[in-house]
Amino acid sequence: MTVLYIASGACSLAAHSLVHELDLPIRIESVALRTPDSPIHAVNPLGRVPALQLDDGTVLTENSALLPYLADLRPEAGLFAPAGSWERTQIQSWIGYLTSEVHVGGFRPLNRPERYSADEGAHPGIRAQAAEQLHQALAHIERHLNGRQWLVDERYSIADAYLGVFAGWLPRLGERFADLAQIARVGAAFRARPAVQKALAAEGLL
Ligand SMILES: N[C@@H](CCC(=O)N[C@@H](CS)C(=O)NCC(=O)O)C(=O)O
Repeated sequence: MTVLYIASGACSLAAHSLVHELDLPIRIESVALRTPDSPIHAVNPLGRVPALQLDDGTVLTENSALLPYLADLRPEAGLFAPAGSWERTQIQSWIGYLTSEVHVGGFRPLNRPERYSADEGAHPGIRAQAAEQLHQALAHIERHLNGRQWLVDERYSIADAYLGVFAGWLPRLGERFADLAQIARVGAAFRARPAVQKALAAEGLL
């Protein structure tokens, strides 16, 4: 059976929500992160989630590949778009932006400054700079969402699911991020979806 490896509260929540959204026959396996004996290391040598292990043992990693892969298993649900369509290209563009500018460009140095400098004294500065970069990256999304319900073509897509996860991480970052009302709105709409509620409950987050 296909297995999706996730960690509670991690970016894997987007893929996890799709399993429920699309009613896919995929088993969810929750693992610990940054723990040497976690089973994730046998699946993904980088020790990261999400990771999808197919029936034949093949492993697919990276949100940017995994979210489209899962959505394409049930194209009739309309969470992605047909190959060759402009809509599909736009959804891919937002997924690329969220992966690179928001997750790795912003959240990673903010949450893991030790990956950027072994000098602990440098960490507050790395965090402060990362918070600024993250805010700038999100402000671009905020402007795009002004007057729009969702990221692409006025319907919920895998790009919104991915954004919804990051939106859920913002409240703990405090006042600096409280001005991002459109992103908060998309985050609340994501969280209200029955499939997301199921995933959150399974991750022990309700
Ligand atoms: N580029 C990867 C990043 C995945 C990633 O960094 N996942 C985090 C959880 S949000 C993780 O597994 N962190 C554990 C670690 O880096 O050791 C993707 O987009 O799928």
